[in-house]
Amino acid sequence: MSAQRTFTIAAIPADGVGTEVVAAGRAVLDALAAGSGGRFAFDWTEFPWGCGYYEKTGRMMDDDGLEALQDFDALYFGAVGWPSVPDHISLWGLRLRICQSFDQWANVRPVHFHPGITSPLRKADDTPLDWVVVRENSEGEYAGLGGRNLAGRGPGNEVALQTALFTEKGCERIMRFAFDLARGRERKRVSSVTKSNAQQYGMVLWDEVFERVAADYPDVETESVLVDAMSAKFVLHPEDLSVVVASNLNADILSDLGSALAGSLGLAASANLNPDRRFPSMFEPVHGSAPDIAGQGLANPIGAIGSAALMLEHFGLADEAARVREAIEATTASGLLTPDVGGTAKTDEIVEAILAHLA
Ligand code: GGG
Repeated sequence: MSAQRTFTIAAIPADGVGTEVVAAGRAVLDALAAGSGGRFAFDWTEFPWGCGYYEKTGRMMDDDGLEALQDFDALYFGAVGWPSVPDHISLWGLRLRICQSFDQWANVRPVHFHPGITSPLRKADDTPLDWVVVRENSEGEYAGLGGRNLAGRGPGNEVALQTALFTEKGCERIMRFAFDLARGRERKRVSSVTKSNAQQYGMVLWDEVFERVAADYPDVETESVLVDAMSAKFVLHPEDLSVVVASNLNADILSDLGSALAGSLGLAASANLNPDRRFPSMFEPVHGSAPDIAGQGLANPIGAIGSAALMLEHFGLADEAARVREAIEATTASGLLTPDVGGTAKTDEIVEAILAHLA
């Protein structure tokens, strides 16, 4: 039977464990398609970009790479970064270039707790913990504005300026996104992360927009919390959290903290969304390329497979996304775990177990 819908996906494994975990996610998606009775299929194109490509060509991706990507239904990314290339070159040359060029302004990073994985946060009463960090993904501290060696001060006196850009429109769209997300959750609450006591321009605008947008969502509880206090809250009162909206840098830091509290960065999934759907959205594990374990079959594939589940939802395949999540949970609950979460299993064994649960 021919497929009713074929989704085109650009795979960009990039660096280190990125190649291992993207292969893992692809295996899961291909198994789902094979078992769909022809309802859907995935048509993959892999791009060889990343630090290895940079070493050969001087570019992290092709000059016309964005044109090559723009018509895909989605992008599936691994991880960027390798010790041979300065991190700011690899990050800006690939991942941030794609996120910003395709206006993927909403980065959704669920903090999810898996059965069978020990977390320092598990409460004695086993209160279920589950929250989502919504990261403003197009501006803020990642606007790329600034410069070095201003006014020709010379060696030993160099000055660097890194400017954060906050626009009213940019703040408003991410906050509306967070409120809409909260409306669909059991706990209808949005926590805004700020630092307006010290950052008296951008963060004050952020707070003002939050207050204004909140007025349109009277059914959603709100709070505004300083980023330092929010870090403590993640550890001490995570049961208060549902949707946490934060600027680019603050959300990046907090979401890493959240996934570490859930057990490991290797578990964390994410979606870089262009909610307007003018450009493709990109799905990737939160973790980086992990050079220390790359190529050894030790990477935790759960963040990448969870990201594939977010991609399925984006395609309108919510039941299939739920099946993938159930298969992940059944696997962790069985005690089959990679070393980052206290086990001895290899990447392939986790994938095999997930595929067996899906069969
Ligand atoms: N899969 C995510 C990834 O590759 N991250 C690399 C990284 O260094 N990210 C830093 C950032 O996005 O701020």
